[in-house]
Amino acid sequence: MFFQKDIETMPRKEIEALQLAKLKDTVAYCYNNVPFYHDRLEKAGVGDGSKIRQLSDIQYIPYTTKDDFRENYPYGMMAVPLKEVVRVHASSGTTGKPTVGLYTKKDLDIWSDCVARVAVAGGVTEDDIIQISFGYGLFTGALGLHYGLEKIGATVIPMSSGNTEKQLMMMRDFGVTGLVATPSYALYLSEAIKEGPNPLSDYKLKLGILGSEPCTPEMRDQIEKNLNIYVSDNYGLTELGGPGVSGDCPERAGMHFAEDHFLPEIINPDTGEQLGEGQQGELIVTSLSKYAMPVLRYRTKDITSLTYEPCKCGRTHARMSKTAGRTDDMLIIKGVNVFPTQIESVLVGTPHIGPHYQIVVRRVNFKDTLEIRVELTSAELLDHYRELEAFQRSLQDRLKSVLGLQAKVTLVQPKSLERFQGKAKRILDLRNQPETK
Ligand code: DLL
Repeated sequence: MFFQKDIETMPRKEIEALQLAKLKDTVAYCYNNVPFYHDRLEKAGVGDGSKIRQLSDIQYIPYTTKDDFRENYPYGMMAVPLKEVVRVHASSGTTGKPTVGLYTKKDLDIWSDCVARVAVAGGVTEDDIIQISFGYGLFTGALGLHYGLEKIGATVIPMSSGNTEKQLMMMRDFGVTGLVATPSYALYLSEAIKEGPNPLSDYKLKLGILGSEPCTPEMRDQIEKNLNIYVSDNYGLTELGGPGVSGDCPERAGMHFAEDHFLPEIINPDTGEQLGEGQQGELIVTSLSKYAMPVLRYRTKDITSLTYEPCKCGRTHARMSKTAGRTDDMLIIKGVNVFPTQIESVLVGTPHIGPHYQIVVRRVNFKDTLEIRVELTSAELLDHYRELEAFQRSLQDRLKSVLGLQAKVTLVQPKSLERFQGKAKRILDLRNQPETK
């Protein structure tokens, strides 16, 4: 099923021709309407983009970073008169000023098309009743999905996050067929159903449209099993407007970009060198149809790879692999790079332990140490010391072969690790704290 079949299955050559024309227009638009870009483009010798001849000329355009957004907070990246802006969103950055997203009416229209595409690709139809359990507010997730789903004609329940009992009651009473949430929250709700008085058969759920944080295939399988649903993943970020940038199709062999609206590239995050198809690196995205706040070569910090092979589903737009994580979530321990997703892929689905974990990094005697706290599914094992020890050792061995690094596994009581209603925070980095043990 497609939402905009002609566009989503456009021949590759036509996509690229469209992107080139839109890239030139976007550069000129930024040059003429945003003083920040005018200066950057002028200094780089790109000017208004009229010298751009081919898509690869994008390499001459300077990158835009999160710091640029912060320094130009709140309206400095705006390309239209304020009266044309009809919506403001912002990211929930933990430090400093949030990054802002601004939208004209046309931006909202295109955004909801992009979201409708990923939702339809994920199996949503006008017959579905979808509960949005992302937090409503400045976060782009809830309102982004809301308008995209309404565009399809699905019935939307704007539940927001929190209040688990009520979440479950609404799902049962309204016959909710689809859940929109972070993978962590979907997992949380699945546990609440398991522990609650109503069996899963009281729910009509069949789809999960999940996104906003990394989710390994192992975690996805776990959520699908717990809720007896089909899960699709979708990706986006505030700086590019929010969700709808890319999403899974039924093949689940990479998330299709909305390539008529976004131009992706991959670079080596350390050297800036451009990388080819299939090579893993940092995702860079240029918006091609944003009016209130266009973005040139945004450094997403997300580590992924791209493929341009046409997909079995019929879509021709580039696909990005599931992200390994963000460069700023990558831990460097004793010189080894570790992403939480690598740890997750080892842990999730292993018997005796639940899908919740916490990664603790400390500095002991000037050396970094890695501890992984994992929850047991039953406290019984805690009474069987020898079995427990053997299990712990086998987990440590598996982690070592995947990470190339010795990690200490601590098995903790069921239900003792924190649960998340939005994006999960799994890393506890104590290296800058005086404590050494
Ligand atoms: O999380 C937008 C969004 C909302 C996407 C709802 C999908 C669904 P931000 O809060 O600005 O925006 O966070 C963006 O979250 O750079 C990634 O690191 C991460 N991220 C988002 N989606 C995925 C995903 C929204 N599907 C940051 N897989 C991005 C992995 C994701 N990481």
